[in-house]
Amino acid sequence: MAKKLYSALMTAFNEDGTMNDAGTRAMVRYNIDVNHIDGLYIGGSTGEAFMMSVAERKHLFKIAFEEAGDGCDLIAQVGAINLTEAKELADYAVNTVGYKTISAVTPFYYPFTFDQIKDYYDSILDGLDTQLLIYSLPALTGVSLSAEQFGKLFENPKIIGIKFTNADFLLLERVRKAFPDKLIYFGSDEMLLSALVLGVDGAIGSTFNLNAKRTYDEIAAFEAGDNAKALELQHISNDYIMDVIDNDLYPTIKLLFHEAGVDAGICKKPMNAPTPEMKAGAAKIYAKYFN
Ligand code: NGF
Repeated sequence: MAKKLYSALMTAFNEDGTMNDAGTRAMVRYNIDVNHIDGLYIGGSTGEAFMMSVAERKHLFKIAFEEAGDGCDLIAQVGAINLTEAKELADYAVNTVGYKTISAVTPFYYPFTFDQIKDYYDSILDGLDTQLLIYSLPALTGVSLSAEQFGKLFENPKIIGIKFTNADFLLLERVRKAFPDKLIYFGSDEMLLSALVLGVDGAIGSTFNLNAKRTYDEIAAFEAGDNAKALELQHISNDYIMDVIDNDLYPTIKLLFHEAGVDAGICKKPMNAPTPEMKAGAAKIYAKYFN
């Protein structure tokens, strides 16, 4: 099966913190029309979903779905530590809007037990005709799951895989070997090549919003057995990713969209608003990697 690349969709905001629908729609279009992306991951970390209200998250699901049509795969990230809200979001995404696949971050902040985490996933899925990717992101959630624990979550047949944002390559290898039929989408863009070696099914990430072509070329080189070329492309991508992180990750990806002619709005507070220095930095990054 061909490996898939998903951009983690950004949500465009106005200066007053309200949603900028035109900007979000334009980023969906850019991903489909310019990046020819396989799919979009909507309402995740990159989408700033954890700073949005339930009503805003629902609205995001609706406009992204409308704009994308059947142009690419879509995954709605519904996770929240308020399980009632996560269930409401899942029901809305699947039954009102029509998403076929959802994802949910592991419940965070409180030190939940594994049984509580399993109950969270089973509760989200209860009564819903859908499939779900576990969103595992230990660095931000503080929740690390073992291969055995992933196996227990997979006992729910609606759970089809993992969005694996984690640099633990031994765990990735163990999970890959133990669950060859489950999907694993890698989520640390700067380590993609190492994850490809371990057999991931693709990647979901923020930096692909602008850097999709180079990443598709890297995957093609890897699949053709040209590891030297794949590594050369990963080196360039990582120079780009490090420059973006140094300039402030999410605001800079939006500024790069601006450079590409897409009015992507700005980030929501407490994320930074773009300063003149950040704008100048983004212009340099765009000229260096995308011209
Ligand atoms: O932004 C983060 C935070 N991770 C993303 C991605 O895994 C998140 C990753 O692309 C995502 O897909 C989502 O939920 O929206 C990084 O931004 C990238 O590798 C640069 O470090 O961990």
